[in-house]
Amino acid sequence: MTELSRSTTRDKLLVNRHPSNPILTSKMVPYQSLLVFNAAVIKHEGRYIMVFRNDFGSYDAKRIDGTNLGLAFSDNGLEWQVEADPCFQISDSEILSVNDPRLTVIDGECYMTFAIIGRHGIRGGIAKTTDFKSFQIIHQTLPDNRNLVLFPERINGSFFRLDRPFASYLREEKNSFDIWISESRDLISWGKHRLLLKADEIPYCNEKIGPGPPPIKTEKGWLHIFHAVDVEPQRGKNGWEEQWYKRYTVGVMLLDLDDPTKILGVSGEPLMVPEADYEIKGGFRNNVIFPCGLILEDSGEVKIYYGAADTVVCLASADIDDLIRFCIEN
Ligand code: BMA
Repeated sequence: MTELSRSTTRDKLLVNRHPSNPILTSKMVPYQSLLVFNAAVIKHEGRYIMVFRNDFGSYDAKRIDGTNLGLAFSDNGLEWQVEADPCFQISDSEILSVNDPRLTVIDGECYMTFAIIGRHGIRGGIAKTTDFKSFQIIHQTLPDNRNLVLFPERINGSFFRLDRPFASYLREEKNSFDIWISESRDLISWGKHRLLLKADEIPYCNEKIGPGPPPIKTEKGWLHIFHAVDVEPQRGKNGWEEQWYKRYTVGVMLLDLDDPTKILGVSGEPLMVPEADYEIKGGFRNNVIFPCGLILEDSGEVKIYYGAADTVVCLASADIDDLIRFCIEN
């Protein structure tokens, strides 16, 4: 057994998958939809708001025709009503589509970050919205970059973000990409880019890592969960897509409250590994857990919203103190 395949499941102890999973499927979407996954979720003004990735196409022809973003609302974070139309219409000819949204409320204002599939590269984007119908894009990173997430408040006067640039020229390991952290005074101009967490420091990863949902604030530090990718060719093709050999697990780290460029702890084992049927069977790309939403409830419950097998949206929960301990003690 290899080191990687041994890395299973603290999640049995720490994380509870909701019995109603998956909580959002393409059947619940009133427009063209084949795969719904990688959903951003916030709790804002008394309700839960979700923006999810919607890929449409044909299962019979094994074909994806396009991607848009859908909008849904919920009173309890579990049962969702999907709006009649997709929510983010783009009128920029450079932008082919956007995907993998994250939502953050900063000083009462809502921001969405996302990956931009552009004619000249993949970029991270930041947009502002008041109604989730119209969005104003205020920043686009250089290519190639994705998984941009914002911290929910200023730290010592600056906004902070995490992202995952993926330039590969001169990289020894072709797809070994890391998490970076940057600062801004206005969310528009960004600088002080620093390497935060290296993929090769994560024992359950032999490829890339990337930021998950926006970090949440705890007494002990900023808690951030991230995805970690490992490839084992002997696992074989896994999903109805032509070629899929990767596995996406979830790790967790704690960053210093006053200086989030300092890592206080990183889990040495994955927090979640694909193992439920909806994560490992019958999906477009099986073996994928891709979290984009994290909510800390007053009770200390942490709701983790994640895309499973790039096919459905799921919910899991954990206790905040357990997650903090998992960063520090593992
Ligand atoms: C990444 C992105 C995600 C996707 C993941 C697993 O590169 O495309 O949207 O969930 O791969 O397929």
